[in-house]
Amino acid sequence: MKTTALFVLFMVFSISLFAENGHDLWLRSKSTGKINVICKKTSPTLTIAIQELQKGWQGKDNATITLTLKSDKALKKDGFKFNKDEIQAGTESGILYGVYELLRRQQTGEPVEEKIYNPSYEIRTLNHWDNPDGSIERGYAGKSIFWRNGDNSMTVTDKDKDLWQEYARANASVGLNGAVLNNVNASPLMLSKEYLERVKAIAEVLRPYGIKTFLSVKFSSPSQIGKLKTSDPLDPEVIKWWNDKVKEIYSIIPDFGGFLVKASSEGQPGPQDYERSHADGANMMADAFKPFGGIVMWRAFVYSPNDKDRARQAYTEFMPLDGKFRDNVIIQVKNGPVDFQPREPFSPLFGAMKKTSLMPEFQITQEYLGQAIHMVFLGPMWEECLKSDTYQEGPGSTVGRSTDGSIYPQKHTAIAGVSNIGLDTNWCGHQMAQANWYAFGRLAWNNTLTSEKIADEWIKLTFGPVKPGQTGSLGFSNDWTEHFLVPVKKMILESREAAVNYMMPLGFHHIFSANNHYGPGPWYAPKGVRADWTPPYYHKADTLGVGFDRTHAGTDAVSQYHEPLASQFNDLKTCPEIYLLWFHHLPWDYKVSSGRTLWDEICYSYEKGLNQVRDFQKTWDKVEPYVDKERFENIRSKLKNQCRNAQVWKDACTLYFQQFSRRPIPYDIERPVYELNDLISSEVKRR
Ligand code: BDP
Repeated sequence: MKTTALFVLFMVFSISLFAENGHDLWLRSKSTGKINVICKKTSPTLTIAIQELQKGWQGKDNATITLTLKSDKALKKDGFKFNKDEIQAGTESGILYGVYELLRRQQTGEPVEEKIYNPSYEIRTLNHWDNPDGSIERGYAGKSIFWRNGDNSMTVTDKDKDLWQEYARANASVGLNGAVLNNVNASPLMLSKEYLERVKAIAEVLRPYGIKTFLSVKFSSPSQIGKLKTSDPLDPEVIKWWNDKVKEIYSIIPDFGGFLVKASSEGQPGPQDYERSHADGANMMADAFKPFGGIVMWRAFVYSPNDKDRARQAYTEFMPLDGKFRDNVIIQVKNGPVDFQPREPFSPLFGAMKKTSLMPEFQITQEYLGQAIHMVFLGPMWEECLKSDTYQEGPGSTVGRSTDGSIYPQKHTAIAGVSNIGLDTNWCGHQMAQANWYAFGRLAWNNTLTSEKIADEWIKLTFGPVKPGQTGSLGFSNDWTEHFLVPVKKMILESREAAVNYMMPLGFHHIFSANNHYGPGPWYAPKGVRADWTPPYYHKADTLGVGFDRTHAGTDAVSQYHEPLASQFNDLKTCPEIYLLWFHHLPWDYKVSSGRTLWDEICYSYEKGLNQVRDFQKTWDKVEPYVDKERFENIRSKLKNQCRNAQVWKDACTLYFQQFSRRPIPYDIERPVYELNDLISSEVKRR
């Protein structure tokens, strides 16, 4: 081998193949030179800002940067401005976000434009579905970083604090400023003195990073822990109980953010238990927060077992309440009308309510997208939602604009993501799932970013060549760009569509196996289980056809959308094919745009999804020289699993639906490798 080739090989190996376990997330970079920081004020937040600049500086050696706290009419609360050699902001957290933005730009090679940077949303929050015993509902990355079981469960250790600090830093680095510390299916315990003391300890660590703490609360807390006879929101004693509780919380955590409430939903208690409305419940709590500036995030995730169309219900229940909520209530709405599915049209509540603040809720933890086993980058899914046009005030009224205050004034604006982190060393279970945490933060800051840009940044920061412990960011060579960045970005960006293809193409939804929501279970419908918790309710397959008729002739869910969407979704000729079986029940031989029958198209879609995952495996194997061993193997092994699972999805769904379509699986498609009965019985066993 020539000396130059050997040298290049040596460089490649010495640069990027040190052991990495993923714990450093996208914050691996080290400074390459000295930076002088001028800052007139001192405070914990500003100290962090200065230290971050010193730790991560990659600009000119010995440069000087001034941090200036000065408001400007054009600056929003957390916004900042880059002037020449200066970061200006009206708040300390604004300075911190400016520092992270500057460092990111240096690390990714993006120019630092001298202009104002404002966040899209005022409150950018993670929702942790963490329980007091340390388990996490729909968590796939180990136990809670906040709560644990056992005798010393309330003792705050240095290890706890270190981890909370790393967590806070990661969030602040992408602009997140809120954390709901416990599950929406809330335990009333959370409001007890003991737990509030631990919240206080957490809040102290998060505070310098600009992050406020919030809690999920159980609506029946007054009767459960307050020993009152009722939790009726109009009862004077109940009102007093919440007022006192909120006051107590602020005496312990003076910058407390507020409550998140899941009420009258999936068996959770709520105002409807007392024949009161959601507005009665939310306003009662909002009034308690008024003197302290806190807010109530009230979830619109409600549906009853008897309705013929679950997708219609949040709208039906909340629309009549438009204008009835206090201005410190924000209605938290899941991106789709059903439930965090691989693909849904946006929830028709976006763009419908005009006198109520609405906030989007995304799910970062991949409950319905392969959990911590499948590589699915969710940026494209959230981008699809945020950029969907609601037509609220004519064309261009995107979900993003209709929630960030651009279209109509909202006292508060917010966005939430259900977190995917736990005690796993790499935080997210799957190295690639870190991209979803990152992407959520970036979109919460700027809801017009493209997922392509976010993926590009994340890959550079997470896998870019950096040698720890030494100064020296090595930049991005053409070789690295061509052989790592480009193929990996392509793979990541395709991954969500691949998941839709091998799980639920063409508008299929909720055909999961029961409860665990991981594998396929289109057959699952035992007697006694409520219909809307079984897949046949959603796919409605029979020998004549398949799909959910939500047209005017069906449940008329289409009418919940503004025109021209209502007509577009209603009409087969204009309904986007990605939503075909969401809005229509169609015969198996219906001709789709490819010229194939619906049945054939379904089969080809599953096949395509599986092949996409096989290609991901090839792509990943090829980049081995550019990734450290630990992360390479973690991802390689996950991809194998994903591929086996995609095969299960394909075989399960094609063989199951074939019983109704009574048509052959097109002959140029790979034959199934599993027996349907085996898949059904193994799924039953797993449950
Ligand atoms: C469903 C989850 C369930 C959550 C619920 C919610 O399966 O665990 O409690 O959403 O968002 O998708 O409240």
